[in-house]
Amino acid sequence: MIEGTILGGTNNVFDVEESDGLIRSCIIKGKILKGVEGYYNPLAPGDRVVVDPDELDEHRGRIISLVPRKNHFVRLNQKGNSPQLLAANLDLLVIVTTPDEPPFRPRFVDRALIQCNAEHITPLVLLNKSDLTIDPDVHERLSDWQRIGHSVLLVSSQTGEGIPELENMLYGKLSAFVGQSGVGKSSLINTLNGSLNLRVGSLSQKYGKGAHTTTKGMLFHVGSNDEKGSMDIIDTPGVRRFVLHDIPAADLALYFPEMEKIVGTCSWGASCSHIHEPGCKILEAVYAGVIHEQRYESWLRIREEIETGSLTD
Ligand SMILES: Nc1nc2c(ncn2[C@@H]2O[C@H](COP(=O)(O)OP(=O)(O)OP(=O)(O)O)[C@@H](O)[C@H]2O)c(=O)[nH]1
Ligand SMILES: [Mg+2]
Ligand SMILES: [Zn+2]
Repeated sequence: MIEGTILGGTNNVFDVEESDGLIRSCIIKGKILKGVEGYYNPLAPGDRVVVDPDELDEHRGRIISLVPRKNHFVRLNQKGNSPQLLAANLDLLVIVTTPDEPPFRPRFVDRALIQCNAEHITPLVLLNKSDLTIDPDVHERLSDWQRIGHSVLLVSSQTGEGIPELENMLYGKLSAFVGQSGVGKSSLINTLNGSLNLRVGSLSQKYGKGAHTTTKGMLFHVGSNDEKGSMDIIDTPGVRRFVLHDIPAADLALYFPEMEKIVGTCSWGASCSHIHEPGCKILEAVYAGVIHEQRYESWLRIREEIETGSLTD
């Protein structure tokens, strides 16, 4: 038996890489892998698995078991109505966004941040396409994420701005790039390693939306350096939104760092809905600017989504 890392694959056949770099095409032994029941897909890039090698073909094998995950990043697959794994065992989740083309979507970032918090994954908010005009509203949200304790970086895969700083944050880690289609996840990976040549797509002229160019998640060894270690990145297909599925509405505020500290102190205690009650410390904090109005708005909307199961933006 040997252990390896999932680089990518479909639901049936996965590429598993061993420590010496050998890649085997593997199927799962039996129909179901223990520990992954109920998921849309059983394995994701970054997963560690135990493989039974094929004696006759060194490029084939069978996956016997899953090594327990350090963490995993999931989104709800609405068609399958089950959680879909995007990546596993991450050191960093890079939430890629843009000032425009496609339009800036702060609520997307807020949802991804909540998911990171719930899974204990360190996030990085990355604004790509810094060569485009950046609206003051965008700057304001970026500084607010920074204010509440998140790392924020502005880069352009086109001009190279911020790329050395980004590299510094990625070396020695396994990261995943997530974001809407067209924000430039694959372009950024190409900028970090000129020989990968990942497919990139153009935006629709009419709607300014991405074309869903990347269709499968895949782990790439993007760089390595004697001093800094290796830079491994999982490119993921663009997602329109993250639907939170494993966080009870009543607990949502605990995943907002700037709300978490205050949430228990309202005059009405735990029964406060933080919407209209007198003596609500959350509302007071919103008026005082300790909680950004738009973060409060995010919290309201996301809570409603969880409660009603229907989606807002
Ligand atoms: N202006 C500008 N355009 C960029 C930049 N980075 C990428 N683009 C463009 O954005 C478009 C989409 O890039 P992709 O790398 O395919 O985006 P993606 O996030 O991988 O998209 P999906 O694979 O569909 O999820 C392409 O036309 C790129 O040329 C940038 O820094 N500035
Ligand atoms: Mg892509
Ligand atoms: Zn309250």
